[in-house]
Amino acid sequence: MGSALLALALGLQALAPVPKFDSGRAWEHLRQLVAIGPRPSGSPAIEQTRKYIKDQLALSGLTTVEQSWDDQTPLDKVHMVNLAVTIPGARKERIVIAGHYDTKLYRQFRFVGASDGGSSAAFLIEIARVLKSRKNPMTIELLFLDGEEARMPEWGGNDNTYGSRHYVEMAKRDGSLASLKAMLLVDMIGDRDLDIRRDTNSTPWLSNVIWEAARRQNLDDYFIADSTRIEDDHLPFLAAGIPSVDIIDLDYEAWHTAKDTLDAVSARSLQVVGDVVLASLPHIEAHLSKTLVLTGRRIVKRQSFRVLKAKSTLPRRKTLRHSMITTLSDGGH
Ligand code: 1BN
Ligand code: ZN
Repeated sequence: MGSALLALALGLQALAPVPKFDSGRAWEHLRQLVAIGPRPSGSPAIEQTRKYIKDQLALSGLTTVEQSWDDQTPLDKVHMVNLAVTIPGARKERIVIAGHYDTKLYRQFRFVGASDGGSSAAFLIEIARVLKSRKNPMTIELLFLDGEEARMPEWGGNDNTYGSRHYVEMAKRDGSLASLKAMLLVDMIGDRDLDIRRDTNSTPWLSNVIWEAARRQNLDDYFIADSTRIEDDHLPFLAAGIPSVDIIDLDYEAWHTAKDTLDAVSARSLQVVGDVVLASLPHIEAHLSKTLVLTGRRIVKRQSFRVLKAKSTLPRRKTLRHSMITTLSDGGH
């Protein structure tokens, strides 16, 4: 393509409207995931699930990075894999939107996790397509977590949230945690009778932004005012100081039963959560950009330079103190 043609194509792309979250597409992903059958960590079926997710992301022009490790559970050693997709934004600081794609291991019945494991994975595939076409002020990372479910029948101790704990540990180790500014978790968002309560473990300002976005869209029948306390994949992020929120409907009759099938979920519920998350994003970015402007090193330097140039008679100490104040105000969590 000639350079003029390329510029025109890029210009037209910039003018193109951002696609909306399409629950028809999300539903089709959910159907395909459920059709794979039970998808517990370490199973051939979860390997097949990863292939489906990666293939679908590739169709949206996105490259998946695998983070794999072997984890010791109370039952056995399990090969686990998180999948991550990065959609670069204007800034390198990033927001993670996460969900789990494993299903709980049950031997006594067939558990396909339509809402529990299926809805989050289907949602992430579809929102990836939407966000790929958006001009993102911050980088967005979509994170498909493995090993959310306890390997033993009961949820307890460290026998759960293997994927999120591993991700945070690695991000601390390789330094990438520093650029992670917020985490949104979706879990069990398919319930056809959707009612999402505020989780009191979640970061209040993030919950506020999301529930306000739901209110503005008249979706407060689904994002309700009640609250509850949830342990989930957001806890390792919160423990690491990352503002995080869990968007979860645990008031689900079919939870951890053979009835968590396509009959118990609806495309409408996926649409509600897609609309609310997309409407929240600009507000989350605005909130974060305020703290980033105050704390960002590049900007602090530029401000100092401007002060020096404009008021060259000022003592140097003043500029330094200004930088110190802005740096010390790093309290974004
Ligand atoms: C969510 C879906 N969870 C497991 N499957 C986390 C959880 C476990 C939430 C126990 C509440 C109680
Ligand atoms: Zn579960």
